[in-house]
Amino acid sequence: MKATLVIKDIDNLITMQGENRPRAGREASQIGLIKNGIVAIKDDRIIYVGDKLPEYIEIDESTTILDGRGKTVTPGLIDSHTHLVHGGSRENELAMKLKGASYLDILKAGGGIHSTVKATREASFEELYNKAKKSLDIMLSFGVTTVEAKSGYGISDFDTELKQLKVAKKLDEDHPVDIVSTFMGAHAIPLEYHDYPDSFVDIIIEEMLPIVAEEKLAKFCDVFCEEGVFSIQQSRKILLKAKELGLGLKLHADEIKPLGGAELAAELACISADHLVAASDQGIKAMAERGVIANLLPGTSFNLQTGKYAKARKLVEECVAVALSTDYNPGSCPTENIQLIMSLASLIMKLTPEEVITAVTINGAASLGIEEEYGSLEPGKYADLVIFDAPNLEYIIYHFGINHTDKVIKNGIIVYEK
Ligand code: IZC
Ligand code: ZN
Repeated sequence: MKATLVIKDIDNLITMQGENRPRAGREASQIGLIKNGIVAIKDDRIIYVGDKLPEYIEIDESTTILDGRGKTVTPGLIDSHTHLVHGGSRENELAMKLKGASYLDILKAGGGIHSTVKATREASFEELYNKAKKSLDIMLSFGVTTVEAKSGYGISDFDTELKQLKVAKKLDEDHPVDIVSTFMGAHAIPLEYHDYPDSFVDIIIEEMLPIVAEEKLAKFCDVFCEEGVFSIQQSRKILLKAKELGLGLKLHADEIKPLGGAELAAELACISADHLVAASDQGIKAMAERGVIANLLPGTSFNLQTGKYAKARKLVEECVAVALSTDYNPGSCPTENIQLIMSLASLIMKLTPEEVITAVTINGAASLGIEEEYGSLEPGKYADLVIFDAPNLEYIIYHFGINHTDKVIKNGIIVYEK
């Protein structure tokens, strides 16, 4: 078998080899490290991972050979919670936040998500496409090879919801980074439904979800379950309909107020419950029992200056699988830098470097339901990997705030080089 690309003499090759399932508890520390490692690729797939190239793998002058000395190689990073496609930006909120206004205060006053809704409704398909493409380029430069993208800035304007999902679909086709789409019409109560939120819930259920499912515009449905946004009952109603239509379920759960989002995610066996800053101990236990992945977003706590972070250590101890994402969005986490999130997860939430890399590879893949094909370096899987200009994993996380990426390989092709 002839290799098309080989990376050899890799100082630290992090494979994440093991079962194709979310890794929880002690398993989250097993990263499949190989010293002086070799990865061989044929076309878009991995054909060998180890430390001695077997004879059946041929190399000739057409094989690209990369030198891994001084480098750390990992599976392509997976950013499994973002609000990628949107118009505008909300730096105007900074002054209010510095004076103590909370995220929910700003939303309640008609700003926050509502100002992004206005900007997204006004933006053309091309404008949204170009802006999201720029963000995808940045994400790729940080080593991200798969991104989840939510709608949610059209809300009652369904055409804008569809526009966002179609931009994501087109970018998935055009851009090296893969995009997994999530429908999140239930992102805010539209201002005109302020006094009749249940009517908007009915519109999502009866008019929007069937079309999203029918046109296969999203793999998942997500709801912002939060005080002043969607209640537990409303979230349950929306997600039950989504499930009936064949969509996977996600939930913005217990980000700010402890409403019982973790418990609801467990009840509905959501693939992930995201944020969880205010999740109850009981909710965490219920998630562990149902195998719900905790998708943690420490960049949001950092940017909102709340000083409150999800109890990551507790989640690991209770054997909940942890994923980590940027939550990239214009209001509560305006950064595409997954490496910064990895550092925050370790420095503030006390996850170990091993738990962090697990969270952004195999567990990120599992939270998007793509762990059979992505998230680890194993023969047969897609050849998505990152070569970091870093001598080891700890260095990437410890030496924070910069970009350590040397090269990114997507489907066996070098798509980013420093
Ligand atoms: O635009 O504020 N948390 N939704 C829930 C967001 C953050 C995105 C935003
Ligand atoms: Zn979010």
